[in-house]
Amino acid sequence: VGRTTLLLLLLLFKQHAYALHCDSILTLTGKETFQTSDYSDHTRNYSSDRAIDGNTKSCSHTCSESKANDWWRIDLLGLYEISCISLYNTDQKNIKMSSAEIYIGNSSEKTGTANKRCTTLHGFNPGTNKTFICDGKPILGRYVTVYQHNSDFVVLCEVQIYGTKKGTTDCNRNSCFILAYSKTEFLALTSCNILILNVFFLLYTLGLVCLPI
Ligand SMILES: [Ca+2]
Repeated sequence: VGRTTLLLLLLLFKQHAYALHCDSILTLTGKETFQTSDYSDHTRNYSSDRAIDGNTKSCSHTCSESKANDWWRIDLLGLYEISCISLYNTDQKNIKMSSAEIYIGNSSEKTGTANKRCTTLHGFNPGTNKTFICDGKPILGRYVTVYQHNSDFVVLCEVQIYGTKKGTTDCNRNSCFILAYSKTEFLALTSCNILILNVFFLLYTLGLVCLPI
């Protein structure tokens, strides 16, 4: 009996250890959204920003005329460690989102699929909302992309992102204030073209300086 109890305790501990906390919900107001194209009807344009307007009934909707791969993306305008993403689906039965995938990272190239794959939208059925946890662990990134690998539309009625801010990438100011603490971030930020940051990163990787996070 003692051994069984010990095994159960170990299992419980393991489950607890791997349970991922969703962190805080991010305020997405003012963030920039994009999508391959906007679907329109006689009443409105289903633009990408409708996915972050706070209304779970108003949806963004792509319109792929060439049957290309559609995607929706948000630029968080900073570096975030993203733990969970909640999505609200449309109740239209003909919209198939469950095979789409979420990508997170610092690259806005290659339609976002060059970034790390967070997860597939399995079980994201019409009329439901679901919270997705990235496979394995939180992912660091500036861009979150929802990508269709087939010719289906991307329709998102609301996107909520949970995570922690780890740095900013504002290169428009006189001083480019950056907290880079990984090779991935460093490579993503080289567009700033500030040599001193490269030197600083080198010193940091050598353990000679600390970052005031
Ligand atoms: Ca909405």
